[in-house]
Amino acid sequence: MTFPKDFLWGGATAANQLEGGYNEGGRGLGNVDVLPAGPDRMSVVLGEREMLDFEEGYYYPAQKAIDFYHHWKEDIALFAEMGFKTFRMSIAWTRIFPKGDELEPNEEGLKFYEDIFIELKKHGIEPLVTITHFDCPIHLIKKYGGWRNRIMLDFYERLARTLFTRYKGLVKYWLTFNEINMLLHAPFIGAGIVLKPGEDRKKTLYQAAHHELMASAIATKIGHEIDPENQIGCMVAAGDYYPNTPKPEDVFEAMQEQHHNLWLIDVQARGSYPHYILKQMEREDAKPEISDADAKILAENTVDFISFSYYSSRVASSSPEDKEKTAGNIFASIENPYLKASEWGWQIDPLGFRITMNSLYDRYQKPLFVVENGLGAVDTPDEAGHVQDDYRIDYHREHIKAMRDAIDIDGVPVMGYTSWGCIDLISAGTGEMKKRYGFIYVDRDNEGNGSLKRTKKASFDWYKRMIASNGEDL
Ligand code: P53
Repeated sequence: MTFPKDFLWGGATAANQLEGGYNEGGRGLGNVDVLPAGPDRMSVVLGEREMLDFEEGYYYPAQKAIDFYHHWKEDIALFAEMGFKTFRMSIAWTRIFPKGDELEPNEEGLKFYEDIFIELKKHGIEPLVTITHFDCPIHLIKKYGGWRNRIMLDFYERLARTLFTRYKGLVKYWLTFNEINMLLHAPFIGAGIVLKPGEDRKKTLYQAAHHELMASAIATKIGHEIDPENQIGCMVAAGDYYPNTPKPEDVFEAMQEQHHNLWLIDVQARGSYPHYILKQMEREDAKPEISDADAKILAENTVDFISFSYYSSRVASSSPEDKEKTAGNIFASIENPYLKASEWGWQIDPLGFRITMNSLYDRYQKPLFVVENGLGAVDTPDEAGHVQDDYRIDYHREHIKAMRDAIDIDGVPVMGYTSWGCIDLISAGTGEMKKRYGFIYVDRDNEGNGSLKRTKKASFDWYKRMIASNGEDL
């Protein structure tokens, strides 16, 4: 057997991309609610354009999403039918603390997730819970400036303590922040930050990063105290950087990109700021305030495992023209001529997945958990409503093979694999419904029309067989 017998196969989602029910159950508004579909979305995501409320003339896909809020029982039954061992989901902060700074949580929100966890357990599915997946209450943004303000540590701590206490015995696997490195690229979704004109971007973002790192370490501490069974992980948008050529300048550039991508995880996994980022922060005159007490908390509360998303490898080049080409992308990468790409231009590189797993394990020597991987594609149902998504099957097959090699040949310990968007949901990057990742088709379009009916795609049966054989039948 290649895969350990308790390997956690499953699927991954995020609250705002599937729940909907944005104004139900006493829920407040979050940054994730006010991300419009359409061409203006990216500037809001990046924190370049301030949008802290619903505005006329825009469509906000998260308001209803795929209405998991009212379909969760049916959806979980489908996950169980596929044989999921785990289901990754996130908590909408605003269901638990609608404004974020209340002293008492909202019981209706707590109950909503409790019912889900109980249902998952009933099916033998272990929940894997992201405490915050690009999620910050709007009130905390308006009143305190989001994660630029250290007071966020108190609110996050209250959230984490509430969750660990209430769900003790129901949830064991936790992630503190989804793709924590995202805040450096997309500060609004990563940290609830809209940069002010003239604000020192670097200084603000490093300080916000320090606050999130502290919040993560404190949550890890509390989580372990409340239940020593808890396993708490960090989460990074991973994908190794290749040098564009063997030119030393390109190799150096790739190394720097790698540093830039991983320094937050270095802190969470090893307990201190790596030398290179401290030097860089000094050089940029943007070093955050890190007290001795902070350093101690970071050092004493490192994560139990390293989780990550992987969609593609990346290519770094030292040439100024190449840099020009990549400006505006969330993660800078020039095109790799050796790889094919998805319809959205995301390049497909299964061996890069194995390379990334190796470099993460080389660096941290902690177990890995693949919590996102998948193909965003256009699916066209036939007349009977069936989607023959062989392209998606191929993508997962090749990536699972690469993961098998990382485990089997390279000896990398991996706890599990959750495919991104196991049921079709709203794309974080584009706000589209058309960019589908699921094994389950959801009848809904980019404008919000559709019956919301769930239908199994061809990949549903394939994934089911694959799990039943514990990764042997690919
Ligand atoms: P979408 C960009 C690059 C890498 C990961 O992305 C990213 C993004 C954001 O677009 O985010 C993760 O939906 C994220 C998920 C997201 C998924 O990748 O743009 O954790 O919320 O949906 C896929 O295709």
